[in-house]
Amino acid sequence: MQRADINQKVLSKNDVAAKKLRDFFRKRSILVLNIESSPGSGKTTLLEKTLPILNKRHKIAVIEGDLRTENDAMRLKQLGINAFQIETWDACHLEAVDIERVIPNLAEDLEIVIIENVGNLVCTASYDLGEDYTFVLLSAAEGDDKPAKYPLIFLHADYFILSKLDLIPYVDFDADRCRKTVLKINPKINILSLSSKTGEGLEEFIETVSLLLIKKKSG
Ligand SMILES: Nc1nc2c(ncn2[C@@H]2O[C@H](COP(=O)(O)OP(=O)(O)OP(=O)(O)O)[C@@H](O)[C@H]2O)c(=O)[nH]1
Ligand SMILES: [Mg+2]
Repeated sequence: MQRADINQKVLSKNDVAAKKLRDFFRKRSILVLNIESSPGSGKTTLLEKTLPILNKRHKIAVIEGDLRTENDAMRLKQLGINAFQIETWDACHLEAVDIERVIPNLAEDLEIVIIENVGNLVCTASYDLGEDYTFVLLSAAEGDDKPAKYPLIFLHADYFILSKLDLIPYVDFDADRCRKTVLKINPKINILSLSSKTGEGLEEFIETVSLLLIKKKSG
C-alpha cells in the first residue's frame, strides 16, 4: 500500500516535468520520438543504419540512455550524428528531468529529437518524456510470446517495430502470431517490420519519421 503511494508521487512529479518538455518542443515544432525495447533488440543499430540518411534531410539530435558507458552515443557520433549520452547508473529508465538537462545543449534550429531509452521492457513504459510518439522494438530473437507477457509497453506505444527479421529462419518465432498479439493489446498501434542487417524495411522507417515531422510542423 505504502509502495503504491510513493510510486504515485514519483510519477506525478515526472508528469509535471514531461508537460513542460512537451510545451517546449511544441512551441518549436520539434518532433520527439521515444524508442524503447529490452536490451539488445537493435535500437542503436537501427539508428546507425537510418540516421545518416535522415540527418541529411533534417536537423537531428539523439539522446541515449544507458545505465553505464557512453558507447551508444559514441557509435552515433562516429557517423556524424549529434548524440548525447545519459548514464542513469542504477535507474532502469530515463525520466523527464534527464531530458530537461540536455536541452541547453540542443541546437536552435533542431527539428527532431530521438530518445533511445534504457533497454528495459517494463519500467520505461511508465515514464512520459514529453515525446510525440513512442516506438517499441521486439526482435525475432526474443520470442513471439513477449508482448503477451509484457503488455504495458505495447499498450502505450504508437509504433511496434518487429526487428531482426533476418533471424526468423533460425529461431522459433511466429511473426504473425506476434503481430496479432500486439494488435490485440493495442488495436491502434502501427506496425513496422525490419532488419538492420539486410536493410529490409528500413526505407519505411525513414519515411515514417519524415512524415511524422511534416505532420508535427503542420500543427
Ligand atoms: N541479425 C541481426 N542482428 C542485429 C540486427 N540489429 C541489431 N543486431 C545486433 O544485435 C545486437 C544488439 O544491437 P543494439 O543495436 O546494440 O541493441 P540496442 O537495443 O541498442 O541495445 P541496448 O542499447 O543495450 O538496449 C548487436 O550485436 C547488433 O549487431 C538485425 O537486424 N539483425
Ligand atoms: Mg543501444
